[in-house]
Amino acid sequence: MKLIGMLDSPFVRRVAITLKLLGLEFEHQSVSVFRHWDAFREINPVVKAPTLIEDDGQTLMESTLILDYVLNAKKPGSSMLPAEPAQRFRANRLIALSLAICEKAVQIVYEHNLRPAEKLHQPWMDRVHTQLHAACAELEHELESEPFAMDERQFGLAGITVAVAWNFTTAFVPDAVSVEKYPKLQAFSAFAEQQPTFVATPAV
Ligand SMILES: N[C@@H](CCC(=O)N[C@@H](CS)C(=O)NCC(=O)O)C(=O)O
Repeated sequence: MKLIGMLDSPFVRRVAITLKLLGLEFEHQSVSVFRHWDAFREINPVVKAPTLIEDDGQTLMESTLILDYVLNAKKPGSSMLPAEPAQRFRANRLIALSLAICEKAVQIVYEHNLRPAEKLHQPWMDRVHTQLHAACAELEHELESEPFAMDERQFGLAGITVAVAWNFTTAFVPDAVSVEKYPKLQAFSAFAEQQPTFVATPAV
């Protein structure tokens, strides 16, 4: 099994950390969707990271679908996602909010890095920032009401994704979010980044 994509992508990183915490063997190839366009196209013509390559050569995109496949095919019964319906709903809600944060932060990065400055469309950026803050506020509220276990082996997919999303956002679009405004997110992410698997899977 191969995981393709750079660890500065929060989508790639959450898959890599999860595979490691599950104890699964995989080869990670740091191929960039921008700098290694041709090489990436040969692996996956759609050029999306993460891409998983199975041993039979089939490829799969979308971090959530990759994790769904891996959990079902390789680690059925793992505790990465709770089985109990209400707990599962909450875990999926936290994951969805975190993925929204990642998506909005990536849109800000792309708007500033890929688009010429004179073509930056401020109404679109305003909308993206509003969505980013809404997701951060919802997550902060969730962490206030129920914090994660302080052990990376018990974070589950939700904890991994929350931590990775916040780390990515504060590292790559630091002007977009104030860490003081979201103290629970900041504290949890800071703790997570000290855990062995997070340290062994650095974003930069
Ligand atoms: N929803 C996707 C998002 C993946 C994504 O947008 N990845 C970025 C890298 S951070 C990418 O492939 N960008 C290239 C592009 O969209 O053209 C997932 O969860 O895997």
